[in-house]
Amino acid sequence: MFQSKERFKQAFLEKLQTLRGVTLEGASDSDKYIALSNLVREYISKNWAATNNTYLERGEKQIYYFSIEFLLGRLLHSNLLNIDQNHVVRDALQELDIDLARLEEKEPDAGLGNGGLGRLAACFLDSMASLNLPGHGCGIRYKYGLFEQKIVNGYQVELPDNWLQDGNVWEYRKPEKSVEVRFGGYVREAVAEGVRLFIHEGYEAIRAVPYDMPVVGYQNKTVNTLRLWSAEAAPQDFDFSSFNRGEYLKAIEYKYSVEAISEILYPDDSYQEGQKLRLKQQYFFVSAGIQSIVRRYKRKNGSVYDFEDKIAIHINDTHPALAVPELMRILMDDEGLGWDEAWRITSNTISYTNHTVLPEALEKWPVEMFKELLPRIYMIVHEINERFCRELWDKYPGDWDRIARMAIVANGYVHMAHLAIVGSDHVNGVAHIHTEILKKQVMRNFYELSPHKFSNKTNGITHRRWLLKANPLLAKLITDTIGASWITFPGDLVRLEHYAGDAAWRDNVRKVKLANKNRLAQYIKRKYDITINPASIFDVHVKRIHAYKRQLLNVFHIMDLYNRLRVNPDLDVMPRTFIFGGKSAPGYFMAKRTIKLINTLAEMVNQDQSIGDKLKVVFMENYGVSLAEMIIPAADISEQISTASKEASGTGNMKFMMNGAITLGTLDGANIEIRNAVGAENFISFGLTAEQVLSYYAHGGYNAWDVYNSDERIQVIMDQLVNLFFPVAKEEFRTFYDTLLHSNDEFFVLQDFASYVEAQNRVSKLYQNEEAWGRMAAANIAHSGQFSSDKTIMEYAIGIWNVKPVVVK
Ligand code: 26Y
Repeated sequence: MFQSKERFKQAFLEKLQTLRGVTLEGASDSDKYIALSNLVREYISKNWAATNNTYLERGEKQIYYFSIEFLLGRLLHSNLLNIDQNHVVRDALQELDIDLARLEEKEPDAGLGNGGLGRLAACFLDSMASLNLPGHGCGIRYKYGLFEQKIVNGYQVELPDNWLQDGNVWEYRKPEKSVEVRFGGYVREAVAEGVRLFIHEGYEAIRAVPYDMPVVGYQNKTVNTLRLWSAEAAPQDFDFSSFNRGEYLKAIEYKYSVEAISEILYPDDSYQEGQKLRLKQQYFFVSAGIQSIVRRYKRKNGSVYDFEDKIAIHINDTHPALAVPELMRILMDDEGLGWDEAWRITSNTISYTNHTVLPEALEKWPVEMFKELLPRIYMIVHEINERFCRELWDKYPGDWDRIARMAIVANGYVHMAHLAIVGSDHVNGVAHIHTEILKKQVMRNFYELSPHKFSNKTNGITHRRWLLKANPLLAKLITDTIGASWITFPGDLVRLEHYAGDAAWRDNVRKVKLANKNRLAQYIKRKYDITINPASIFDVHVKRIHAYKRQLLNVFHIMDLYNRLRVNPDLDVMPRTFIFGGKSAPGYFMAKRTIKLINTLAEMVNQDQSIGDKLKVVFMENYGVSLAEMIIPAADISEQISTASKEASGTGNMKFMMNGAITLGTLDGANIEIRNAVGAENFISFGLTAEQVLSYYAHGGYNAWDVYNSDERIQVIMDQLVNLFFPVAKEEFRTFYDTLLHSNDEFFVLQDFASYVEAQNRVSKLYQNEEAWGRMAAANIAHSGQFSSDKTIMEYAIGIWNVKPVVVK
């Protein structure tokens, strides 16, 4: 691109002038960020056009990944890396006395997701492009991303994330590719030339406008497309000039009610409330996306014949499950196909990933709401259900219970997971144990009916963002040691295993970790004025706050440690810094109180001179992709302590591992596969197994009071929650006492406490043995390649989508 630094500098200065009307002297950091990112954008756009042309000409199968969330984070740096211009640009800017990292910080995070599911979608896009796969994203261009979290007096306060306010250089508005999405109205049946027609009338038409974002492959010429849809009032419904005064105001109101559809990302990631606007969002982007796919397909092929051989549609959880009836609708009502043919195409095109077994997160919509909002779609869902139930009846005659359990429409609700399974040819879980739980428990009846549909695809993360970008020092050390092939073939990281026994190499890894810890310590000092010791163990627990993720268990260990230290300040413990981060759903009372508890404990511990600097606790505000990129490379301990069976996979666990942290984890989700990969000796596990947990749920036998009565440490901790030990209102933390003791501790916090403390003691011992720790860290890095999303995506491509790479020349 910029063959030399000189060329780049010239182009950059010119851009400053033409785009921002400034010279270097007068330019702000924002000016410089915008000039630079526009240069990158222009460069990318050439390959983007070439990619699209290649796809059109070659006519190979395309994959469309539908997701209501894409948690991309910042793009400038990763785009620079992927187009291989990082060094030239960095060095050239340096010669102009500009710090690239500072400009990068001017970019707002694209925070269009809640957590794991949204970030997975972003990693998958990166991997598809990097593997030359013709794979595209389809989602919503939320005006407001996930709320910004502020901590005020220890409590979470939510502020709007107005990420688009200064524009987004990475998006291309494509008004000419807009489509219409219809809500409400009624369906009239008619017969024309002997054919039954369903005519949708009296509906409200919304204009869906696509904004395309380039998805740049790593050092290839592939640039795929992430198409995000924005809702606008259809022009004919919003014509100011023709309105008199009263209607003018109505028109404005109408405009806002339409735009509300793509206004905001729902901030809940585990509890579904049947909000009408959310159902609207789902149909909005699914309908727009499928219409645009069909339109493009027909432009090239003339008809929908062969559709399933050329198109794969993947739905990320059930949020886009309306893809099933929407594709049916288009094939039947617009393309004139009969039911059977439409069904064959639809069910062979769509595949579905499940991401959770929490019953409260499984989507279901009240029939009445569904019908009113989507009358034609409801008819189709109803028909799918009728046919499916008939099939069940033939197979299990008389087994009403089973049929009721499996029905798509039952008890006044549309069950989206059932719709997704029935309408897909492939259904997958996201880690080995998760898939087994789906098959044996949550989706057991469906598995019995169609075992061939089910498979596992263990999650992955893009090593380009989570190692190459987030941890440049470690990336350089790795490349200096084994060469650069790991960037393209992450499995090559395993060659590092050989160096685990090399004391000098381990020392280099240790120095990298220390440098990353120093950087984080400085940030914490600057931002919170808390001094932490870079030589202490950085024990990190960052993820959404949720009872099943058990931040509370971590807190109880800290309280216990603190209690021990208060009795005996000379206690010989390895100094620790506990770092927390994560957002709570705004309406999730327990999660919000957990944040307050962490902050209260932090304040108490950090101020207590008597314990020296043996113990520090920090809650990092507004955890998100960019913060993760700074925190994870600095971690010694990766807390992955969910109640076994509850965490579908986890992906943070993989990021930590790749950056040389040791997992302290339960045998849950992908932790199990991480442990298998690194060896049990390089993983610190504790707690109940999923089998034990599930057996307790099924047969009872757990009594939290028994644990309380038999463990003095727990008595002290539980009592401290309610006896004014903390300088807060007396009832502030009562809720924890009540749910753990009076409601019998659904997530086995008390049950796992002893085992967790014991594991933490092992951590302290191991950390003091520099060689042992260094070997463990090395093993983790060396075996992390198998958790690259490149591997995961290859498995989807071969096992589910049946798509092949298309190399762009
Ligand atoms: C229906 C609505 C309330 C809802 C919205 C978002 C329900 C769920 C979600 C998001 C779920 C999610 O992020 N699940 C996580 O997916 C990751 C990627 O597969 C897993 O690694 C992680 O274990 C799982 O909790």
